[in-house]
Amino acid sequence: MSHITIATTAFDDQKPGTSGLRKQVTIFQQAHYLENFVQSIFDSVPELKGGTLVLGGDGRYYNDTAIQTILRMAAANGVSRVLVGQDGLLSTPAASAIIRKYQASGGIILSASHNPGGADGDFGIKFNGTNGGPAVESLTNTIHQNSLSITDYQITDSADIELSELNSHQIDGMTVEIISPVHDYAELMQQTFDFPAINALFEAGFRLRFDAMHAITGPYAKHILEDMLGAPTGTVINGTPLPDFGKGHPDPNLAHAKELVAEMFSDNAPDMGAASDGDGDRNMILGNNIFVTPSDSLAVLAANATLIPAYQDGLSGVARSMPTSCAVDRVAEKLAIDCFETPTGWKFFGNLMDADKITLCGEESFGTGSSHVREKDGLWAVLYWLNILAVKRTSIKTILHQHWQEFGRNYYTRHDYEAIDNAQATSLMQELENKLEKLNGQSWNSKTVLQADNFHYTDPVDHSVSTNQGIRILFDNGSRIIFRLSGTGTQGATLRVYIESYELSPDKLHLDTQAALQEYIQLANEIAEIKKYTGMEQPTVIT
Ligand code: G16
Repeated sequence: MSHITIATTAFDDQKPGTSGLRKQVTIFQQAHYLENFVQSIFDSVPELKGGTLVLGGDGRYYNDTAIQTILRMAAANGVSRVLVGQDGLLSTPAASAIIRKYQASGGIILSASHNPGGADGDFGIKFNGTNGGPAVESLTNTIHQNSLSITDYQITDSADIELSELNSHQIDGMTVEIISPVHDYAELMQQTFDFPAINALFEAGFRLRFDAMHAITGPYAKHILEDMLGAPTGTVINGTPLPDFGKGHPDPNLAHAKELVAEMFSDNAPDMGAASDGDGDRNMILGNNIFVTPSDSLAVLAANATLIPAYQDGLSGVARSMPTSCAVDRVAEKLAIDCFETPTGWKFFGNLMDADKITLCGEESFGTGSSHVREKDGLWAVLYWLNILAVKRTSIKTILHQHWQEFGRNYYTRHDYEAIDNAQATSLMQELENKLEKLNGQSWNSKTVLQADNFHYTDPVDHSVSTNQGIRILFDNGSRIIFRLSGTGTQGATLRVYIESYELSPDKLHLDTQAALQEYIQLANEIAEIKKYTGMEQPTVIT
């Protein structure tokens, strides 16, 4: 067995997006493509030499091939120990927990999150740092720069490692420990929540349906919900991770978790429904015949934090991404804690958590989390809701309605226009930018634009500046229209339009969301001339 240096030529498309490098599988299958990016990570993170690396993925197609390549490259790049999930599996939040627990120098997570899998689907790779969180922008920029100038990479010619047994192996002086993907994470959940109270809730007949969407959370959910907490067998559906996610789209939202949504809006609906995505960091929460928007979920979790053992002393602060609704801001105001507004991307929360400026954070894109790890965490959010329900012993609908009664309701929707032409998408955003000055102060039906800008963020901890983070149109009545291009798609461009209005009067708290926002939806279409640039009459997905 020996180290080999392989000559390569750089690819010009290895710039990480909102969350790592995501491309179609066929792109990753090009000769040297994966290796170039992995070598660029090793070259950008010198601490990995002699350090511990955590490695695993969501089990999608190409996961197993990539893991073996990365193990060989880790050995050749001088990594001392790799902790790899059994069968190459690790959910994103579990990887974050394991990096932190074992004080690893970092982790490589293989996933394209909620994007479809299979040979004709997507694959992805991201690096998480020693705090367990996604690489910050300065590091992803360095990785990208290295990928542009790479001329060779290091690898061993060792044989594949058998990953199905919890065992230890050596590759050229590097130790490979195959660990349970579930154990450490389950222990952390047990330390965070009141498991006996949740167990009593299930014993009292509480009905949960958890849709793992044939993705990574299945084994975690079965072990924690069914084995540890006593939920009946069958509570978890689609619980076996499959390389193509059963040909589904593992995105826990109203459009893609169809089976679950149908059951939750039926006459015999369970008390609670939940789903998580490809790599287990996203969540969707439903009650009997009610959908909880991710923005509302974050607000409810924040408002009820002291019911949870880990947060019983209160929250240091909260944060949300800019396009996420302002529902949590109102809770923060009442609790007299800070509320930070960050750009889209979980990586922006890490510094705030490390500096203990926030305990909880969340995003409209079905992500909620806390400082227990440095990633969003799907199953954690489900357990949080279960813990609240175990204490309150009332329905999700009642909790939500009482929340709106107390704080008012932020009606909220996101309209996505997917796979549009890149040039058209850029023109649409450019044209919006050109209109900003004119929009400031403009009025429609007695609503006046207070501020129209392109959002930028100065990190309060390291003072780094991120510009061009989305066009905001903020009205004087608290309503907002936001436009940005997705950083996670792999085909063409995706325009996201986020629309929000705030309602406090008790007789207007229970309207249909799309109807309540109709006026703003129309305005957004007019201002951005969406039809003209996309050629589409309707969004492809509404969440
Ligand atoms: C990733 C990021 C999130 C972001 C989401 C959507 O989630 O981690 O912070 O909100 O993408 O990003 P975009 O609007 O740019 O597509 P995930 O679950 O895909 O890793």
